[in-house]
Amino acid sequence: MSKLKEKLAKKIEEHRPRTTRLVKEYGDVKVCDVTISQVIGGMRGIKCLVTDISYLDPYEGIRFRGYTIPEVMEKLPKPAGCEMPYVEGHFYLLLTGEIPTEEEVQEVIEEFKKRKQVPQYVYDLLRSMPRDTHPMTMFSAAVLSMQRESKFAKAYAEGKMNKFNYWEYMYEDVMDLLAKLPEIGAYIYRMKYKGDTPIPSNPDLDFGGDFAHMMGIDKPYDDVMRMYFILHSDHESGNVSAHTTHLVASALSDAYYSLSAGLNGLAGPLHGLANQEVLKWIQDLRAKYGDKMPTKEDLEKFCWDTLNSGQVIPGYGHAVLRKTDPRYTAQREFALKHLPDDELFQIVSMLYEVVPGVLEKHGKAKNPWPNVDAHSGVIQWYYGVREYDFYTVLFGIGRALGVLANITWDRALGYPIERPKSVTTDMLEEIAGIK
Ligand code: FCX
Repeated sequence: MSKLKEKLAKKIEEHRPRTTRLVKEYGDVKVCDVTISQVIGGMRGIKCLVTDISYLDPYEGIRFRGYTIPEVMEKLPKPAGCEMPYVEGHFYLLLTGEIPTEEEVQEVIEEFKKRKQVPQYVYDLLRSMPRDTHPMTMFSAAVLSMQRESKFAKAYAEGKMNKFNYWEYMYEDVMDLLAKLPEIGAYIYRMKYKGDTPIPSNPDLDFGGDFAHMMGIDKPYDDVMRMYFILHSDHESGNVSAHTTHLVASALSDAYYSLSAGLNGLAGPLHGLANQEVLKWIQDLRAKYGDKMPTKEDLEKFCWDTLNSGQVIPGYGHAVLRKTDPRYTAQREFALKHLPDDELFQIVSMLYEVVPGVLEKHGKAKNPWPNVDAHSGVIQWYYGVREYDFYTVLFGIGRALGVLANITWDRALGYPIERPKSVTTDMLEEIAGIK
């Protein structure tokens, strides 16, 4: 058993009595009330999920296992000469709640190395799809196609599992799957956009470094991707990708089924696709003003045109956050250091000064501040990834870290199949006293 799995087993043993006690002794204690607007309005704000992997404070933003983004970036071990931490170390943190040592990170790197070979049929599948298929569809299909490899599904079918060891098989699937995602993503990119010239993996590189290598992009793109994958890894449990993955896994579907489902949710324009939409929107703006750098007044007008045509301003607003997303801030700091004079970055910076005021005047969005997607695309564009429909795949690789850590713990703590109750409109009218 790997040291990571051993550590996890110990953590799980320590944690289980807490969950059991809460349910047994305090199961009837009320957590929150539910209003009609929450029932109709996408369950916003209802506290009905539990995860220890990350927590999203509306004003502070995300904490991974209790650590803020600057703390994670500072504390996690980094490859020699690099600015950003190992993605493998971040995954260790998400799974165990502990900052790993360099040695512990190296062990995860070795684990991934053993598991990274992508089956040939995945390439065959990707090659058989029309080339203009959205890369997110390709990515999700590739993940789903590997379901036949699931050790969890096999053990379940053979009757080898019980509630206490579900997590061990889930863990194996999660590690197998995560190790392959960088190669699948980069393969889709090189096949679709770079004249079908895939670059083989370099076994000596870490998750972020190998991804940059397979994309064919020089330093510091490896650091860009380490940062990107870490920032996008998790955003507590209620967002569409995390919640979908958790929901599907609650039926004891394996990690392949569950992640593929989560990715399909991430593909929506109100969720992960927003980073593609932001770039498209900024390109439309650039096209409108030709070679001239738009002024703040131009930007303001463009925002109003977008809103008046019934569209949302992509990259702004959030269901939970009520302040600038610290994932935006982290990327802004990187851009200030590495691409301060880039024209797109300057437009993004100007938008930061303009959009919140416009959204406040508009009076609908509860949060006028930027989210992670307002910035991600600009950095990708600068380093040459200009095929913006690919951006959600990058988000998907990062998000896999969090949602897969989550479903490992879901099985460890024996969470049951998810099954909220629905009511009819008639019933709501009765509850409201109008019927
Ligand atoms: N531009 C215009 N209108 C906006 C808006 C924006 N950026 N954000 C919210 N609104 C509108 C909503 O459309 C809604 O209008 P309605 O009453 O006519 O339906 C109203 O303001 C209230 O919405 P609010 O409660 O503030 O936000 P929701 O929780 O409903 O939605 C998202 C949250 C993120 C979906 C919303 O802010 C949005 O559409 N933003 C733009 C897309 C985006 O950036 N998505 C990425 C989010 C995230 F970071 C991620 O998951 O990747």
